Amino acid sequence: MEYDTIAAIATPIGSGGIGIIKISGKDAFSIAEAIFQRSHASWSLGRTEGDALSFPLKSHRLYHGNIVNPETGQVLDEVLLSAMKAPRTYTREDVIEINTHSGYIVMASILDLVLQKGARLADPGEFTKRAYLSGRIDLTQAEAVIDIINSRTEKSLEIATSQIKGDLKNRIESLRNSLIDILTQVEAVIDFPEDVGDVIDVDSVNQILNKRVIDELSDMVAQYENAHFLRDGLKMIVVGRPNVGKSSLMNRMIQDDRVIVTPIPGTTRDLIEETLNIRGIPVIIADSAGLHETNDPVEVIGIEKTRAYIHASDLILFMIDASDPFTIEDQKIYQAIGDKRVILVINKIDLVEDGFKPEIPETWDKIPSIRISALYGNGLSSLKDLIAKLAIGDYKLEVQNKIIPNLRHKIALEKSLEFAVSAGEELRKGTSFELIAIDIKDTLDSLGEIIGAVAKEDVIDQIFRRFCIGK
Ligand SMILES: Nc1nc2c(ncn2[C@@H]2O[C@H](COP(=O)(O)OP(=O)(O)OP(=O)(O)O)[C@@H](O)[C@H]2O)c(=O)[nH]1
Ligand SMILES: [Mg+2]
Repeated sequence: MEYDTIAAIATPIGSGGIGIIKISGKDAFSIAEAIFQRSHASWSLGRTEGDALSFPLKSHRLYHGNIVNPETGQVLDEVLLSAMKAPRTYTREDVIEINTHSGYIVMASILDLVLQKGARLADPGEFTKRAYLSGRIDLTQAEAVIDIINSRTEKSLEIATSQIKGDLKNRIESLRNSLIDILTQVEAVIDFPEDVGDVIDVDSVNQILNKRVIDELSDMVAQYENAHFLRDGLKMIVVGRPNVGKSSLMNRMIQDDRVIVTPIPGTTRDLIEETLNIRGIPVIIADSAGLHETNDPVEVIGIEKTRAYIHASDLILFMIDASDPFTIEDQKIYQAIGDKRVILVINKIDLVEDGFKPEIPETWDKIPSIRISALYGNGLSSLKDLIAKLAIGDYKLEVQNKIIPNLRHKIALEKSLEFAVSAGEELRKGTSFELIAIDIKDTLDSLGEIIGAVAKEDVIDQIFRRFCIGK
């Protein structure tokens, strides 16, 4: 399929060493040839100056020269230009990349000239979308591009690079191949019902379905449940009554004076989120307004947000003040946490004697706890160890565990699993091979959604909308 020619600035806007303008599509080369004048050294390679701005650009070459407005003769910038002919390119179309100096005005004027010559401004993610539409990559690989850009720890980068290499795609494709094998046999029975025994070995089909499909699908869903925090980040919130030191801990964790800390109770009124790396795990930490009774309308909203955040969190840091006796308010906050995973953080230990034991309800003794001083930093390292330990649980952070589905994949995997299980039941009953065939086809379709073989326009749009312009 041939699309129009698109262009965009691919690097962040602002002053910097180098900025890149990307052009992709059938007119990329002619546009470049109209506005690019090669430096003298390359002209002298057997050519004479004067009759054209530039002679035809060769594929997979890097050229030095100037971007010149052909109408006015004005030189816009000295650049390096790479020319890449289809199909060995990111989009599988003709691609030009212009390395300019990175200043907003210079890049905007060059982009403007490119657009005047017939290119259209690219939508967010449109270059990668073309890579997908041209079949160079599948949907999981396109998603991995954005995951690589957004990676917050080495582990999340590892997951993303494994996905961009096609590890997830290959696993889905091998599942689909097993299903196609089964479908072929089932359809043979439908066509030649009198030869059931000859065309299908129900036991072996059942075994393949169980071992290669159902077990595999369950395994991938479990992998999401156990490890998705490695790609999406572990959501964690600090709760506790006013003034216990929640914001002080938040600032310590992110090593910044991000949140206001004062001795006045009720200092934090809004919910504040930051991302950090704890022992290789991406963690999204939130400081909260607490959960106390109040009539202040601003605080009321903050407290509502805290409740919602607790609900969505993977781990709660429940903080009490060692220097201040336990109150019913602490108890109420603990109740609000419900059955979430929790760490009891006993803060301000610098104010109490060594070996001090806070008077807390007996039932709290079973909660993993840690003693810290957010003010002086004591216990911070052990707190981080404990967070990592609880986050990981029994999960092994090993190399072979690199395929971790995202939420979209997981939903499709669960759907496939349901269809596959239903096919298995039908198969055991042996009543209707038509129904089995339908279930197998549905399993195949749901898996096809993951890699984009069965493409849904809205899903595709949603994926590429997350990209920035120029990627
Ligand atoms: N001595 C001591 N003081 C602390 C410690 N942690 C916090 N503080 C002090 O306690 C006071 C309250 O700290 P914040 O971090 O603002 O407490 P908060 O829980 O965020 O309070 P609100 O936002 O009002 O709910 C400040 O004066 C801090 O300096 C600690 O470990 N030791
Ligand atoms: Mg605070």
